[in-house]
Amino acid sequence: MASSSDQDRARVAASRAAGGVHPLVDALAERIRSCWQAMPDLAPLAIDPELEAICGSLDGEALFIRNELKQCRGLRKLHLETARLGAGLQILHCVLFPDPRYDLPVFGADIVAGPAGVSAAIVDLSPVTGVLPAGIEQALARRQKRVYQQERELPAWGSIFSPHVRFIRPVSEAEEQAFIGEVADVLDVLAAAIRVSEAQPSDAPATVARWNGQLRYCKQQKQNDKTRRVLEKAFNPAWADRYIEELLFDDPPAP
Ligand code: BLA
Repeated sequence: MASSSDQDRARVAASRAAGGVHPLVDALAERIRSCWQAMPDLAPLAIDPELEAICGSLDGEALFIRNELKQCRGLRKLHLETARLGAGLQILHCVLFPDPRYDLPVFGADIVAGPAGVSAAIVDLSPVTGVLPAGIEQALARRQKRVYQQERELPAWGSIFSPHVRFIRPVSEAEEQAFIGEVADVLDVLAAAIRVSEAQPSDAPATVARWNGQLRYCKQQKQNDKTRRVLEKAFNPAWADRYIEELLFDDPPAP
């Protein structure tokens, strides 16, 4: 009988041959889309057609990026990117940016998978004013505690993340499934917080502080050279810069 790691390898190979994405990237993207459906007043958000679906090839390998954008009550932008960027690199990138008038954190999740498997899986609700809102803090502390064999160290720019951040390298399909459950739990915590949160005035000092906090979140994320390097290699430096500044981590408009 084939061992589960043999099965994992066969699963990944089949997906690659089909030119598709790693099964974790696919399954997590599906789960995130289904969580989004529970967000109040979910609505489309315009996206530059040039950025919605990007196809190309690099060293004879298929290259693509798919971007999905939405908005909802409490969140100015919900962004999900799934990509295959050469050298067998597959990426899921998801950030939910709050409307600064609401006392809500930034949701972020990222999966990086290469030919040797998934190297990074991260999820967090990141505070924009030092600490998470009390209700969210309690809900995260109460959530099911999942254990992974390989925890990873955060880079220096990762000071934006909360104490509840999970940054791991999943070593089995069971850990990949656990991570999908973890992301869904975190999104549920955010959805519950959105439902009870009320908008404050645009000029309230707390709103302005949250806007500044979101600017800082974007600034820190832009220090991740690994993202920039991959995009520069797959496309070119000017394109990568525009993509990062305008789509991945655009500065939030003043409230
Ligand atoms: C790491 N991100 C990486 C790596 C690559 C990318 C190649 C290195 C893999 C590794 O360390 O194992 C590439 N990530 C991308 C690209 C995109 C992307 C090209 O999202 C998008 C087009 N990164 C985010 C978000 C988070 C994030 C939202 O975009 C977290 C919420 C985290 N990525 C993150 C972290 C690392 C990483 C913490 C490890 C960085 C390090 O160890 O230096």
